[in-house]
Amino acid sequence: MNKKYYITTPIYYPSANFHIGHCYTTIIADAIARYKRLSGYDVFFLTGTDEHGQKIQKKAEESNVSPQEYVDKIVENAKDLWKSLDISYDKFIRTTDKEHVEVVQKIFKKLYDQGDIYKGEYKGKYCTPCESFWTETQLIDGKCPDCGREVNEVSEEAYFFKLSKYQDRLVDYIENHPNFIQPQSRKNEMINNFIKPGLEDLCVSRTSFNWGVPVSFDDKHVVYVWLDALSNYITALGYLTKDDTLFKKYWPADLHIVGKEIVRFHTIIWPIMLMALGLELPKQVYGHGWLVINGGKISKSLGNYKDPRDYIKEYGVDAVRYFALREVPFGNDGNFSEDLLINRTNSDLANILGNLVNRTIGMSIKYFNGIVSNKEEKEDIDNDLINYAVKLKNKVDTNMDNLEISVALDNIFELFRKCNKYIDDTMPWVLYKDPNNYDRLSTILYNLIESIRIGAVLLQPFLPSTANKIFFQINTKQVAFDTLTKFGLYENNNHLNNPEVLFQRINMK
Ligand code: ME8
Repeated sequence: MNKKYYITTPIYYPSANFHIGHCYTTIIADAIARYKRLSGYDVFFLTGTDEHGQKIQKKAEESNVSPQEYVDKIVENAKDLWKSLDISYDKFIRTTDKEHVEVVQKIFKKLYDQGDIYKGEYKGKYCTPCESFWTETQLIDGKCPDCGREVNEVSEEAYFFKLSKYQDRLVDYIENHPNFIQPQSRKNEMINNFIKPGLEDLCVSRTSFNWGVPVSFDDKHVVYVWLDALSNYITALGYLTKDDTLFKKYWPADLHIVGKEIVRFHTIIWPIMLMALGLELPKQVYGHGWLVINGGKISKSLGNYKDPRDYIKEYGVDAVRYFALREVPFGNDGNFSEDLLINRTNSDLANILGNLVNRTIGMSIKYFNGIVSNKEEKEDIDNDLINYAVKLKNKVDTNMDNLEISVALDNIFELFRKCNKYIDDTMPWVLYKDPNNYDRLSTILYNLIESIRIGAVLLQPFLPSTANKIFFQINTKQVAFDTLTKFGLYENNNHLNNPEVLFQRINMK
């Protein structure tokens, strides 16, 4: 039986104004999910929308529609964006789904019945845009430490979740499972800044608005939106329902990929909820950095971005995917601008990859009418290229396991760079002048096409549509990952299709 792999993105607040930063988590998760599928894992890839809470209720009021109408309309925007980015999710969960709401109610009741949730009174600060409670000492200059906006004083009857009871168990768990929080810097931040100073019990219900999951036994309360949202990772699998087959099969999650600002929720509240429910903890929470513009936030109010679909229309989906996967070492913050996107597309996709495929097919058609034949023994210069090509899969595997995604992609592009150099060194156009060289020339072109095939097979998870275009142009059916360990599986004496430009060079604006 195949090994299972369960990967999630955060569930997004529904929005009409997604920007390239929002696409970041999901493109990365998609590449990992596709990589695992091609490696033979039975993958479940979850994404969705986080639709409750005060922020959504306010937006609906501003638009004069009910919150449900508001989210129903806008959720399509997320689905459309993921479609345009070729996101291969297995399930899209909405926190307004009936099955989710019922299970959140059951979870809340279970925690209450066993004494982990109790009733009290909440007095403190609340940041509505972040849906976060803060204590006075956590504020910076009296403002929300995450987003710098005003916080409100709230004072209401509320239910509390006994985080404090689980503090020592959580610290033990994190220390004994070094991969649980990654990268390491985020783990240190969580332990030193949040957990060790002491966890306070968390307010987990609100009464001052009603757009949320009602507490089943006290319906003037709605469940705190983060408790509701985090539960999606298990409600999506049918936890506490009649049919919990998926839950039994896929839980615990192998990887929750989240932005760095929400690592706190995923490595404190979420594991404590799971401990209280007697469930296993996810194997890893990875907190990635942000895409920023000129070092600052991508912001609707600053008007410094376009809809990601505009970039896709202009430069192609794989240019956008490639930028997100390649430009920034995974884990760090990185700058985004249209110029940087154009530079990356020109330097790697057009100059290295596009040019290689185009000129190799062009030469094969010109010299041998597009027939690719492996004729001669290999020479030293061939073996250098071949050795790199057959070892590439292992290298990429290791980097993908360590979530060094940008390095993994660079490993693949190193093969394409080596191919370009191999063309410059072997000079097929010189060999073509003398018919005595034709067998050698044919073998050189075979080596190039086979290397392009190997690179394209590995590119599938990252640039799915480009990989398919290459397979069509070189006319191969050898596209599975298990064709990667041997050089020479490209169909001998095969006929190429006509080359088509994969990436046009773009003029800088
Ligand atoms: O946080 N660069 O949803 P969300 C990189 N609903 N990533 C960015 C980014 C940027 N500039 N801007 C946003 C939520 N993101 C909650 C999650 S999960 C149980 C609930 C990422 O719509 C952000 O870090 O605000 C997060 O991973 C994702 O977009 C969704 O953010």
